This record gives sequence, structure tokens and C-alpha cells, in this order.
Amino acid sequence: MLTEEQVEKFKQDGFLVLEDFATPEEVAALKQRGEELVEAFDPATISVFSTRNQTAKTDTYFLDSASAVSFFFEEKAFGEGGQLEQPKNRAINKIGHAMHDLDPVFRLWSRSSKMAGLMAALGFQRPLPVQSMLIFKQPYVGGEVVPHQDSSFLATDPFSCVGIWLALEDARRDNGCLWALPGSHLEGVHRRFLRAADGSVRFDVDMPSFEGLAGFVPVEVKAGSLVLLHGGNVHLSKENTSPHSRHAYSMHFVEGAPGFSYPPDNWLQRPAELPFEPLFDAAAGAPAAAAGSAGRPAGTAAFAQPRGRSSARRPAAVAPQAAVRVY
Ligand SMILES: O=C(O)CCC(=O)C(=O)O
Repeated sequence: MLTEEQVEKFKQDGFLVLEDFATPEEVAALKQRGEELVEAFDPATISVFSTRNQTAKTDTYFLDSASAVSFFFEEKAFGEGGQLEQPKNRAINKIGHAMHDLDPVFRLWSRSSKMAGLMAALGFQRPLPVQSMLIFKQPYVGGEVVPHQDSSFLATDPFSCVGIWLALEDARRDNGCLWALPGSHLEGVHRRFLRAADGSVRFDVDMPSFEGLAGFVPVEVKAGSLVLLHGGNVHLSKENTSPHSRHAYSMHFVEGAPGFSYPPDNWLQRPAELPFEPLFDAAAGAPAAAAGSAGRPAGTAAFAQPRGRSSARRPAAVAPQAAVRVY
């Protein structure tokens, strides 16, 4: 599934492009399902999703989306008076965050032997898909995603998050491709997005500023390409300034094997009736696609992450800030 060179490159850069990971048929099936979901959606409950509006209230809609198929709108889709100014299918920013469990088409793809093989190749012993998002970068209205590390939002102790970003359409600079900072995962996780017992959320500290985005490289890919993102990699995407959409399906995995814990202060929590469901469990006998990874010590896995300046164990601290998820 991955060559030794690819694993080494991933360990070195903190991201890796796998061209043609999905077939045109697989891409078409996911896109079509996304369109069906939008078509069937009644925007009675509107939750604007923004990466900039740090004062927006995080509502229960957002928190509940951890175990639902929920819809989030672009800020730019609304006029001054708060009225929706774009047609529904142009105004949605993303659908999330449990598509991989609850939607039959996305579930099939997310739990395919291809995906299991990839997780095994990265060294996962018990990969838990904890989050999924169908991300729409709509023509002209598709907003930016500010620099972030996925482990800030989905921490384990020790950190183990890996992002799986599948291009459903060609992604170029003009329509808002990903930009990644090579080697940034080696600096540790800069901050965490914490959920308090009352359901409020905030960042513990500010993100370092990445003035001028020096060193970031555009990750321009064709539809069907998959971008692997180490949880400590700093990445972003810019606004879509083009007439072309840039849609993607993104998933986030963490290690669920003994020795890794998922803390209660992560924003994303599942109720008892919908627990995280591993793709496979090497200890219980890995599927054929995962053969080869079983028994590999977790510390040598490609997703292994330095403790860095932050840790999932570090006590929560300082300045209440954000109210919405920012990636
Ligand atoms: O698709 C995008 O524009 C950003 C996605 C992202 O940052 C992620 O999936 O972690």
C-alpha cells in the first residue's frame, strides 16, 4: 500500500500525496452521494461555520454533529440581515462529522479494505475513525481554513491523529488547494481546542503566527488523489477565488490500541450508543489488507508524534477564546 520511501517521506515532511488513490468511479459515487445529501437537506437549522469568527457561539448543533450528519454553511452565503443569499447547493461549507459511521455510502468507502490497508501501512494497530467531513469549497464563496494542526482538535495521549484528505475534484491554488508546512509536525502540537464539562470550548493558547506563510507549499492534486496529513502538520487552505468548486472528503483517525487514551476534553465526544468503531484490531487478528502491520510497535509507527510543547495530559490553561472549530 505504501512503499518504504513513501513512509519515510511522510515521516520527514508530515504529509504525503497518494495519486489515484480512489478510482474515478469511487470519486463519482462519493460526489453523487454528497449531492443527494444536500438535495435532501432542509436548512431549518442553520449553523454557520467559520474559521475566522472566533466569537461565534458554539451551539449544541456543532457538538451534536460528533454523532450526526450535520450541515454547516459558509459565512459569505449570508447577507447583512442574516438571510441566505446563495442557493443551498452553493452555500454549504461542509457536512460532518459522523458520515463514516452513519451514511451508508461514506461508510462503505471509509471502512473499505483500501482504507484499512492504508492505516495498516502507517502502523496503526486499532485505527479509530473519529471524524469525517465532506468539505465543499464553493466557487467564489468557499472560505479559508486558517493554519492549524489536526491533533489540536483530536488529541490522544500520546498524540496519534492522522488526516486522510481525498480530493473529489482537482485542487489548485485558485480554487483553494491545501497548503502544508513541511517538517512542521516535528515541532510538537502548539495548542489544544478544549471542551469543558459544561460543553463550552476554547483554545488553551494562541497559535504561533505564520507571517507571510513562509515555507508553506501548495498541495495541488487531481481528483482521486489522497493527501495524508500527520496530526502535527501545520496546514491551511485559502479562499476559493475561482468559478470552480473544490470538494474533498476528509477523515481523521486516531490510534485506539492499549497505551493510547482519548481524553474527555476533546470537543468531539460520542454518546455511549455510538462508540468509536475501529477499522480493524490487529490484536484480535487483522484483516487481510492489514497483514504486515500486526505486531509493529506503536512507537515506530509513521503517525508517532513527539510530545512537543503541548500534550493531551497537560492541564488546561489560560485565555478563553474560540467558540467554533477552526479547521
Ligand atoms: O479542505 C480544506 O480546505 C481543509 C481541510 C483540513 O484542514 C483538514 O481536513 O484537516
